[in-house]
Amino acid sequence: MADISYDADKLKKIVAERTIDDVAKPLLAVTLKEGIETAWDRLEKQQPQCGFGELGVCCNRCTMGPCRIDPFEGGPEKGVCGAGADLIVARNFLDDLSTGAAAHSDHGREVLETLYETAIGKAQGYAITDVDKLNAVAAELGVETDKRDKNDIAKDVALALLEEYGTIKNRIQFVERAPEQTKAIWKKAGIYPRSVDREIVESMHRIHMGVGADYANILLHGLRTSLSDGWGGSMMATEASDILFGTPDIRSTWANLAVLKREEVNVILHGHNPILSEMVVEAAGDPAMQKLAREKGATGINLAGMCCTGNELLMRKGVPVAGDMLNQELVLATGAVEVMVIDYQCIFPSITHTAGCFHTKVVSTSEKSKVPGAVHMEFHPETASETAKAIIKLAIENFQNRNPDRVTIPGEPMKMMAGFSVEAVVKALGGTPKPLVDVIASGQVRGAVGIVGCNNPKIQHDYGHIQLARELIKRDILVVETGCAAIASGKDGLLLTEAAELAGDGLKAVCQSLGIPPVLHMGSCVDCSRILVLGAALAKALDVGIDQLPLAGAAPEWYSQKAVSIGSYFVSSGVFTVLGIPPKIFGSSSVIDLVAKDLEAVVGAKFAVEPDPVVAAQLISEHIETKRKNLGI
Ligand code: BF8
Repeated sequence: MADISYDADKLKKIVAERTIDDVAKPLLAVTLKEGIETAWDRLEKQQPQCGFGELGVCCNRCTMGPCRIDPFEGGPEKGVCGAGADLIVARNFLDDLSTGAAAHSDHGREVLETLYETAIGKAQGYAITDVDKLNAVAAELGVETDKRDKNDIAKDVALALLEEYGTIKNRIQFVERAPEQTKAIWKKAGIYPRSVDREIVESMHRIHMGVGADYANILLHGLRTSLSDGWGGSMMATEASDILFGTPDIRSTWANLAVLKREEVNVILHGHNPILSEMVVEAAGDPAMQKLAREKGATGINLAGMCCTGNELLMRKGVPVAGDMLNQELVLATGAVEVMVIDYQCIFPSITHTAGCFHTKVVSTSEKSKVPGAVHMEFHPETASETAKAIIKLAIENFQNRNPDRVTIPGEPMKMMAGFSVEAVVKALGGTPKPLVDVIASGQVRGAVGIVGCNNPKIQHDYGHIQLARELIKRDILVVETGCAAIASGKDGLLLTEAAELAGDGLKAVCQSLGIPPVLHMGSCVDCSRILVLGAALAKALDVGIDQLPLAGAAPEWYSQKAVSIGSYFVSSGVFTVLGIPPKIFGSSSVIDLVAKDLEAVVGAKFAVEPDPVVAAQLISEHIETKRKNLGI
């Protein structure tokens, strides 16, 4: 950390190039002036990035390599094993996709294990919160509910869902939620998912040297693996979290870095899995903890979420969200964070280095996700309450180490609405999806688009999300969001009913009559499964496959392997999906032809890549109009 002098204009220019998040800008300026390294700085230091890697034509799978294919004439066309560009690109893509599917699904497994331990009375502080959802899921799984205690039902539900990970029945129950027409497409294409673990393990097998040599066959297995995530592991994470912590309902909360409070002990909950953070919320409300905080000179304890743990908490508890993925270093630059609690995924490995520039302690809680420099307080369901209280206590005790002269909390928090689970949407519509189907059929709303995914310093922070959402609602297209896309919209004010003014006349009238924003926050990234369920409900109402609906998906700022899996299960489910960041496949024209053209004949949808969100909105709008025409609406 060093003081670096920037001329004011230059500083302003760099900050403006990096983000459109106005509250984040002064903090980005702090990092630049004080020499606190961020992802943007690291991206600059990486220039030029490896061209082979960008094209996906480098292979580092075995010790005959590393190999790379020359995209131009004259260089090597095959790796030592004989793999050409098509195969290397396809194997790398499947590797990324399966990593993402594994991340979602492993998270789902941990929630199910907690559900099981809760049911058998071993988890400390947890309870079955949504009995209606428990009973509905039990009915789907064939678990008896009549005159049974909720914990007995929950035990059988948890075991039945855990069994789906390695089932030998070659069928995942939640996949049956898809419309018959969509399932018929999967069966015909040979991509009906068989079990969660099996597809991921088989991916690892297929990319071993000397197994799959046919790029198309490898990519088809990728689609099957992605379906086992979207309709399997992710959907199980969502449903089990709803059973344990409650199915989200529409509520108001606050977003951006100004949710931090100068006079209070600030605790940031960062990562993805709600099982510990829910307990931290309980612990922070404990009168003994509040008293301790006051004794230490604070006026209270302030919790704020970050990334998808933030989404989980705001959806169910209305906990304010400090920001999305690229806000994680900037929140530390406020100098006002006593503890950042991390579980896993999307946490920069350098986060403890950033925290070390201030008094902030990073507390890691997962055995899977240890970070050098963090205080490790391992989470286990049996001791969850105790761990949560110990974390809050650590934060309170660290309050006195804060240097008030280094605190920067700029701007004001933005109000936002969240909690749009499928159940909440249907409730807002009067108990059935029919009113939504009707306004789509009449053309008042042209269609719906799921904007999902991350931030990526390669694109101006939040610009891709916000610009695309604004362009779509202007065209009377309803937007549903998850992940960092939803947080970006929250910070921008698009999750307010007043944002209906930015929509076209048709969508505006619908939003005003229902009292909803034109952009709906549906949750965390595993909650993209809620978007699938909503799509299935619309398709069933019209008796068509999902691929026939006027729907689309978009990931304008994606970076993560999880986003590769999400994009792939959107496309496999029949949803045209536009990526704002090019995937690492441009070294193979065959792979590009397959994913951007030929897939349409296989699953009824394809990918497109369009970095300009205004052009992406036009592409999506044209796609939606074509689907409407084909449906005769
Ligand atoms: O799972 S959107 S940066 S936080 S990967 Fe990560 Fe991407 Fe954000 Fe949530 Ni999803």
